[in-house]
Amino acid sequence: MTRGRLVRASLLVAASAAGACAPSGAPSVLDPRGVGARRIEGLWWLMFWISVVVFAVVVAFLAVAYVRGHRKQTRLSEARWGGPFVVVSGIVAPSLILAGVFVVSLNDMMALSTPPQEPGLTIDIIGHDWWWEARYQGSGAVTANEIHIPTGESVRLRLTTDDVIHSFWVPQLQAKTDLIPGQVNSMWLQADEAGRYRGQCAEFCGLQHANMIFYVIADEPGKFESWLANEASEAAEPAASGAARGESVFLQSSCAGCHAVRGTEADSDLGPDLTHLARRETIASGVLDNTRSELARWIIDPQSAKPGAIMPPTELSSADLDALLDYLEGLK
Ligand code: HEC
Ligand SMILES: [Cu+2]
Repeated sequence: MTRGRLVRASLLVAASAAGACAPSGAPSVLDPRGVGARRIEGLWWLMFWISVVVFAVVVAFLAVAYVRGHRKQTRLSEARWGGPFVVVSGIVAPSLILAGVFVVSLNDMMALSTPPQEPGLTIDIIGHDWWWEARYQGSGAVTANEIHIPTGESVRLRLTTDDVIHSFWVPQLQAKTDLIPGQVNSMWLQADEAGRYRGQCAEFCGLQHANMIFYVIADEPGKFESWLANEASEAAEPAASGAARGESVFLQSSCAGCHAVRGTEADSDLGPDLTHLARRETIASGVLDNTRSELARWIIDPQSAKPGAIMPPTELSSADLDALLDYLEGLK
């Protein structure tokens, strides 16, 4: 590599590292949007700057050693301050620094375990291979993968899993918490301002782990209340004859064996609750946009979008598929 190319390559690496710190809109820990994440950011920067100082000191010693090494060679046992220097810089200083960081992070962990306000709302979050179920306590609202919360309030989450270990992580709002079989874990969320915050399963859980995406959507309290009231209500009656035919396709084919649409006979919880499917922006845990064509693709061949997903392909005549899509798009 020529010198010029080396310099350019290093600049590129430095620039992308800097960019990785806080690309706009990315779910970065360094772009916190809630009290919990702000604490974690503080700890991150503290540890970063401590590392910078330690690194600079080590490099400075290396430079001194390099320069002096050319002049004369001294054995450690012969050096006057050799022994104490090794003890202080190799044992005492690192122990003090690590103990200090440990105390600070314990303090942050304690603060992160208690919500700043007493939560008024509790949501049960149930992890499934490979999607997230959200049940709002007290209201009967059930949804999947898009978890609405009110802004400026602490919300409690009760985390359980239907199968293996998953981990609930919304980097811009809070630390991650595992969902462990046979155990109920709890955490809280609080968002400062309205927005859509990307979350990700953070514990390897099988083939589609990377596609176990979700969104926490923070709405102003008034907007949240109306979302919740709608979400808690039963499904709308099909508005037109096409949609009514779609409803019977849904109830008579395999769909009703795995999904619930509240207000109909379909009440299975093997797959996401579809009562208000049309209100979601994405389907299949953030993998597809909730449009008519993506919905059709998902129903006919879920495996092409999400290989391994626990939903089988369905064969339908094009008239039945059209009617089914009309029905699903009416589930507002
Ligand atoms: C064997 C059970 C099963 C059957 C049968 C089934 N599904 Fe599913 N469905 C699932 C599971 C599990 C998921 C979640 C997959 C994922 O995201 O990994 C899902 C996801 C979906 C989604 C996306 C929901 C969301 O919010 O992400 C839609 C829409 C859907 N199914 C519609 C249907 C329709 C329509 C039928 C009938 C033609 C059907 N399903 C049949 C299990 C099933
Ligand atoms: Cu996972």
